[in-house]
Amino acid sequence: MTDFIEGLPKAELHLHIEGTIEPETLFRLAARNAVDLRYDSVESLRAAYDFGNLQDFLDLYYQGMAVLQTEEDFYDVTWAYLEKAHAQNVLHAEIFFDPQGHTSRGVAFETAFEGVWRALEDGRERLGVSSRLIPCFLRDRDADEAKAALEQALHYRDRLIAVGLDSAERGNPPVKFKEVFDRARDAGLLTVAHAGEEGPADYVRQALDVLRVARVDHGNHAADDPALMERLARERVPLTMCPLSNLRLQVVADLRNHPLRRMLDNGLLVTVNSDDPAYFGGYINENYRAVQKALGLSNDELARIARNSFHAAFLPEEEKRALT
Ligand code: ES4
Ligand code: ZN
Repeated sequence: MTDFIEGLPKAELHLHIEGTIEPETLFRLAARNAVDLRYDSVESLRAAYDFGNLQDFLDLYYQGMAVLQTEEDFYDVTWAYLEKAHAQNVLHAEIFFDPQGHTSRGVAFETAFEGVWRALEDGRERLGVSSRLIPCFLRDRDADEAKAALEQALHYRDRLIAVGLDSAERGNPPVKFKEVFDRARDAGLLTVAHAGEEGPADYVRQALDVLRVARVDHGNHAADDPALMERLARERVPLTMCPLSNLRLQVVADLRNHPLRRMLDNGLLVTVNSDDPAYFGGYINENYRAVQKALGLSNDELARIARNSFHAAFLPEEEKRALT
């Protein structure tokens, strides 16, 4: 079974590059940049990865990304992820980054962007890993700040495929970002949004109706609403689910109750992804393995999920065919 999962060609569609900094790398970059970490060892940092909810995680995630200071840092972290993805038979990756997480602490948009981009180019050339880049707005900060971040991002319009929405969900509904997303779509970008991770089914509906998303990130709580489930199936809206993330952030108490099973059975276009693998205990294959075991997925079902990931990718059909 492990071999079957490893052998499946996969696309990764929900991956925060700032969530791929392994503790050892975090310490190495902290030393290189003289950043004070508040933890005295890799072990004590790892021990702190015991989250009660999304906010507990985000507090550490924003602290952790402070080690990213130079273009080289962004390059190194992105390159390390691409090598890992390549080793797990990921043929295509759509990568989130959080510009406001960097600009708010004095690191230029350009520094983050160019470092990540250069690694993506090398990943294409040296590993054959296809990729796209998706800046996300932080929904727990105000909409004007997101608007400013979008204007910066639009300088790089040709090297972006979509914009996204992430960070603390509850109390920050999609509708808060209607204008920003309208402007992004007017500029020709696709849109995605985290919705229904901790927030209710109604946030998933808003993401579809107000933000016009082409995919929903997570979408767990859509399972609470039968009419919405039916719509997601009918409209073939892809969901980028992240099982180990959900477990570690206590979005689900037990993977045996993960909504992916019911969604798959109801014909929804679900995919499996790794979210913030350095924090949640596994990359894409570990996520596939965890749901396979908990939900008893057959090889046919695993292959369907992997096929879904290419179907849901923001790539022209001929590029998809060339990949698979
Ligand atoms: C995130 Cl798991 C998750 N949820 C929402 N926002 C995020 N940013 C990085 N990881
Ligand atoms: Zn996420």
